[in-house]
Amino acid sequence: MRASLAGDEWHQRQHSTVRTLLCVYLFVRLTHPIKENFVKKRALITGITGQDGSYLAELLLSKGYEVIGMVRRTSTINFERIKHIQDRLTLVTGDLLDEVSLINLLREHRPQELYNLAAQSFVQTSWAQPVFTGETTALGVTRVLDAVRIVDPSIRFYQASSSEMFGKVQAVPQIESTPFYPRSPYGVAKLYGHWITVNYRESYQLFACSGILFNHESPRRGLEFVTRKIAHGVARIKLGLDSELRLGTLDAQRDWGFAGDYVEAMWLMLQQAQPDDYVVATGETHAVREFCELAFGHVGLDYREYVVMDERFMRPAEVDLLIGDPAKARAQLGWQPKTPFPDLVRSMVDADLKLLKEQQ
Ligand code: NAP
Ligand code: F7E
Repeated sequence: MRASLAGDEWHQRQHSTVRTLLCVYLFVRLTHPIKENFVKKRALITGITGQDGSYLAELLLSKGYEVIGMVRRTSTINFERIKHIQDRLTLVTGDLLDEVSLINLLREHRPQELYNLAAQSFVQTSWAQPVFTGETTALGVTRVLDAVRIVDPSIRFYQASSSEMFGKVQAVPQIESTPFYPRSPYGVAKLYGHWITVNYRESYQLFACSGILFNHESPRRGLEFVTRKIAHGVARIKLGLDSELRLGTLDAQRDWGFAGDYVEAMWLMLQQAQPDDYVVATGETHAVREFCELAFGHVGLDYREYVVMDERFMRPAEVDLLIGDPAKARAQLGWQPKTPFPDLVRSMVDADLKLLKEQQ
């Protein structure tokens, strides 16, 4: 009898200890929610040394990701855009032209998300180097997708598609279902990249998304693109380093947004329940002339006194007008652009003034 009472007491104590431990555990869980599986998410970015790659890397780091950046071998290091975060990145060598390098990278680093931003991205160069543009910007996408299929089909894949695919536009504004009519070897290559992404999604059930992004700019934009060329040119003229700015057509119209806003849409696409394709744009369009007017006006100058039309910057086939409707991205991703056009122009001119003054 006594032995049985002692046994009951022992069991009660055990229960009470278990209850206490359970309460402590629940308290800790409620006050300190577990961060996504305790394990850092890992993302691979191709094209991390480019404009978008640098902004996307910043965004993913801020979200706690481990970021692997693929860089191609060059004779001179070109980490200018990522040097401020370089110690937080894992940089690995690979090339879109070399499928084995892509397979090995995926095998070694096992990312859960892959952002394919690498490309020969300058439209004008695509006429001078159409085959190279096709190899990189078109077939490069198949190489990456195939590497995903072979190594780990559960990897979520983002393809950097482009409004250049709309080219000679068939409808205004452009949405996901607007027919494509590319006007440059670059646009044609991007269209291949878009459809091979859709095809691998449908053939192999990959989580593959194509982001149809309209022009997006920033102080980190390459100097050959028209917005940065104008911003830099304005700063040079203002500082007395140049007396003119030579451009091609001033009539072309583009839907220009801020690159920092657009990388957020890339990330959002890969967080959805289902893979899909999205137009990412501001819904506004402006002529190159307007960009000039605002940029020169910002430093108290009249663009008409400095801009010189130069045949060398005219294209064999032009895309006259682009304007995107980001309604689907807004409704399904909750994404919207945050940077108004005049702010973008002014920030680019200010950044170039600062840069040039520091170099003086
Ligand atoms: P970007 O500044 O020109 O950067 C391109 C990146 O691709 C660079 O890191 C470049 O490396 C890399 N790359 C080129 N060829 C490669 C190869 N064979 N193997 C590996 N890497 C290679 O372009 P971005 O403006 O950031 O644009 C990012 C992506 O979005 C591109 O695919 C572009 O076509 C597309 N896109 C851009 C816009 C836009 O308005 N910015 C709009 C729509 C779509 P290096 O530094 O070594 O040259
Ligand atoms: O040209 C005109 C030019 O080179 C814009 C890439 O990121 O966005 C970009 O392609 C417009 C064109 O960009 C000059 O003819 C006039 O009409 O800055 P751009 P882009 O060709 O629109 C798309 C979405 C991408 O995907 C591409 O990767 O400006 N323009 N004068 C000039 N353009 C340049 N570059 N230089 C001039 O002197």
